[in-house]
Amino acid sequence: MSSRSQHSTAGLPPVLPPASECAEWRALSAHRDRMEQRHLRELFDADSGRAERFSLEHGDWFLDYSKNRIDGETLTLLLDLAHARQLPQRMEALFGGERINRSERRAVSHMALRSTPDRPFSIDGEDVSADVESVLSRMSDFARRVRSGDWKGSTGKRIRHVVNIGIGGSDLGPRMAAKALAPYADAGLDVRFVANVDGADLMGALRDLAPEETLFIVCSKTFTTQETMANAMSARAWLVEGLQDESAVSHHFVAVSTQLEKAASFGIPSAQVFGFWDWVGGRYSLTSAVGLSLMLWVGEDSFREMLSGFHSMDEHFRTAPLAENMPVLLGLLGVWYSSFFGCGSHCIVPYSEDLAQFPAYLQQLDMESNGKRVDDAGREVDYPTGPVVFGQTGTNGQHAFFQLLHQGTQWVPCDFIGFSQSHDPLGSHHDILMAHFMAQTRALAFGRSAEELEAQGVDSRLVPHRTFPGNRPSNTLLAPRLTPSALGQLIALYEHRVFVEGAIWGINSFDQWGVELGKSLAESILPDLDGLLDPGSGHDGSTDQLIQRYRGQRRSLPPEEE
Ligand code: G6Q
Repeated sequence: MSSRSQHSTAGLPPVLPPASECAEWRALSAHRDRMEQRHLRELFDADSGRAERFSLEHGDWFLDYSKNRIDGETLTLLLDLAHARQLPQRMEALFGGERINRSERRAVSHMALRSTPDRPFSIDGEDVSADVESVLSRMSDFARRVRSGDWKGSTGKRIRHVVNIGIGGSDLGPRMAAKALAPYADAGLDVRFVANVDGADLMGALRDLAPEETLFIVCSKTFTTQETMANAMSARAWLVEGLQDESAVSHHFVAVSTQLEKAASFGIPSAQVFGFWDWVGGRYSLTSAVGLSLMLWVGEDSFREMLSGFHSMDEHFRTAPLAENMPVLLGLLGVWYSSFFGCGSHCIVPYSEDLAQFPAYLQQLDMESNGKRVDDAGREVDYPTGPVVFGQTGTNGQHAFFQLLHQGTQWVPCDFIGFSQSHDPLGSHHDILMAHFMAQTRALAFGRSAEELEAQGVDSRLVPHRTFPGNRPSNTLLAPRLTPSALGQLIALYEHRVFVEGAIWGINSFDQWGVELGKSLAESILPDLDGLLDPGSGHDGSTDQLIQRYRGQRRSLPPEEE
């Protein structure tokens, strides 16, 4: 038993004074007032080497951050702020396995999941590398057996369909990566993801499946998440009914969880439970056993190649000087826009259909991590923290929300992500795609002035409508090809960017108390939706009214649909 009291801070990194109280923060505020007056056109005109100077390369990724509203002094001041906020010490604490998730008193060591023998990871003084490798090799054995057809369903047929049942961090990562790495899926398996407790999700996924060829992965760190448990129980009932065999469950269900006993009580033999640890946060868990569905889809080699991509970016982040460190620069730019310019949103636009799920994945990674209004000491912060993250693939987004990006009253910093080679070459499609990729960042940055339009003879009444103010910042990330390694590097880049921002803001990027209240209220509402008693006790007037209306409409359904 630990001798530390619940509220002890022993062993935790120190809490700094509020970020806005430091001199470096004030210097940046004053600098922002100057930078607000400057246009990207002018910054590019003044410095022919700007693009090269504000670019950086690591692994597969080339980052051009020259189209940001910064100059050399901005970077110096942002780096000063990083030092004042003890970013290097925070990074050391992160990689040292310290319990930097203060409110849950946990280490944050997802990097241990993709490390190499020369970079052992210790948590509470214990090297976890052997545990990590042991789960990975169990996953690999299992994946090999399923992919080769050696693993059979209860009727002796091989598995052709895999359904991952999980939500949030137990869904978004593997779902996104499975789509991103579809060109590497090579075993003739079909992998699906069910997250929503809306029956349409599970029923839609199972509609054309044969139970004897279907394997379910119940993926839940806690093994108590209501949505996942409801879906898992319904999937179990579907399987047992379809095969008329209760014992079929052990052939068709495996689990991924930190709660081995809970998985066993669901009827999943312990040899089919793939564990992970409380030092892996849900939204940082793709490289743990949570990635099992992905490994089944693309195989062990591609999965391990993705892990090395992650590791390469982890090492870059850990070792590169701050001024040449990709996650650090992106994080500082994020702080610059959110806290100093008050930008409330950040847009992610991958010019790659395979990365279609990436904005949704990043939305959780960023918003659940940095959507916090109090700092590590529980003090309310007096500066904006994490932005609303949204996005969509290019070119689709161009025909949807780009109007606001170009001409709206607010400006939205954007990340453009693209590849020089396509997995699906088709005539000139890829060149067209990438021409748009480059054109959009150019239009955002440089715009189109009234003078240009007038010189072109545009009707003066239309000039205001057709003017693009420009000066709207973006980062461009370009890699040769979306390989498993490039994907791993990209995800790790964003994971560490989120860490950098949280460290500067002094918030805990690794808890998520904001998801609790809604969950417990749903628990108190659920019995009233179905119960015989009139609701009205304990809820507010609006909720009671909605419950009454719901119950009335629910009762009026024809009996067979109830
Ligand atoms: C992520 C969150 C959250 C979590 C889901 C699913 O960081 O913790 O999204 O992943 O709530 O939780 P379980 O894996 O425990 O079912």
